[in-house]
Amino acid sequence: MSQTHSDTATPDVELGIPSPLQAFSVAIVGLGYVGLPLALLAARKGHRTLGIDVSEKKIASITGGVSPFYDEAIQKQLAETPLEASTDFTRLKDAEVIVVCVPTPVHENHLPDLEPLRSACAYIAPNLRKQALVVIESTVNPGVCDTGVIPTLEQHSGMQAGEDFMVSHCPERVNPGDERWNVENINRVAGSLTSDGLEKTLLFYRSIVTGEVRPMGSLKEAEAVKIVENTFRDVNIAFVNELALSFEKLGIDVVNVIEAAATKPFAFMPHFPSCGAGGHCIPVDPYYLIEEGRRNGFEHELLSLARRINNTMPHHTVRLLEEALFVRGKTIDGARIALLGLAYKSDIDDMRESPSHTIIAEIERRGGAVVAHDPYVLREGYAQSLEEALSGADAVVIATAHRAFRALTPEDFARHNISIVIDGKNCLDKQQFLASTMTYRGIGR
Ligand code: SAJ
Repeated sequence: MSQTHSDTATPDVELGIPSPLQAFSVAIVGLGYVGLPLALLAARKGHRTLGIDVSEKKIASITGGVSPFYDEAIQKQLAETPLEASTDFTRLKDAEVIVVCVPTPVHENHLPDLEPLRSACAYIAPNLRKQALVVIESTVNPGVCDTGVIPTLEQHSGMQAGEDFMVSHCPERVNPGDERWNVENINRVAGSLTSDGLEKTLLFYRSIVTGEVRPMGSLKEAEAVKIVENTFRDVNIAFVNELALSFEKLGIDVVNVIEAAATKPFAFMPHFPSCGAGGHCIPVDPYYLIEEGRRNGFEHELLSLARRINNTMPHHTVRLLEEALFVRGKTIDGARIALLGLAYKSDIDDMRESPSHTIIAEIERRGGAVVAHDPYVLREGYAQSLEEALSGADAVVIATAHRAFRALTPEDFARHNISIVIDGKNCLDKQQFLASTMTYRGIGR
């Protein structure tokens, strides 16, 4: 649906004349990787949009036209489309549509931590206007909207969901760093407590999204879609990680095998082994379904096993390091290790659940000293340059496939008398390193 339309033209889908945008007053609660792109999109599409966040620092950054996290596209949009943003939840009183995009992490014991979502709902509820639509985009397991969100909104508003206000779930599908798929063109799914809530949700999302917006039969169905998407990915990553562990012993390059299997034009979706699966989605979402299953008397054995396999990969990476050092008469104890990459995936600055954290802890537990460097995470405590990290190191572990690391050659390490590289993301030119005097270990190759 375009932003402008001819006042005289009557909307006619067959002729492709867009129907006039029904401009809503929209509030996006939570201005992170999910909420900020969505707020900018809604504003760009002509809705009266307000961004809300609890962080004064984040609001100051956004109202100053600076993205609070690294994202070139977001930075450009912020510069072009200033976004009204505030920490004042009372301003929600004007909002017809309130979209909640707060994190849904897990506790140390992997149990879902719904506190950010609960507190957001508690802040929203007293400011809910009659007939407002509340959309939860945060990833949750089936049942959270019915048993957590709605009771919290009702308790703190004194109103009744489905009667006085509407509740829907439209799970986020943001893919940080993806240059092709973005918040505007990614297909969406939406479920709602009531049919009028679903209708309004579809109207809003179809006014900003160019992809399909698929209606689901219930809140639970919509919640299940996102969990299934990410659990599917976690299981497939575990599959190739187990192959990697096996093929290392068989002397087979698992990456070559996976790439060859992917030449089959149907019924195969390639995933690749690595030092671990990080991020705020893949290593988190399966636990939501595992726990919900347990609460309802079902044990997700496959999902639990996949999590266990993926959680071993950082430790396996350290074992490869230990073996490589041993071959050269060294041990991790007393060694200085350069760890390249802190972000959970390439060319972004997000470190959440990054396998790097586990690798660092494991090396230090074994008496090694780690100097970490990430060009997207130039914080105090980390090497500010690659050279600083490599200087004096006994070995290198690559934990993120940043563009800058993929181009590294044996000479880049030999210059620092480094003779061991553990390629945790299989992102280096393996043959070049095997042809050198260095000890090269990849994951599964
Ligand atoms: N990873 C592997 N092997 C793979 C793919 C990923 O080890 O074959 C690792 C990555 O290195 C990273 C972690 O898994 O540490 C997660 O990677 P990811 O590519 O899945 O990136 P995310 O966490 O940003 O996942 C998002 C998800 N999108 C949403 O939740 C909306 C996920 O559903 C997408 O499938 C994924 O992006 C994507 O396809 O890029």
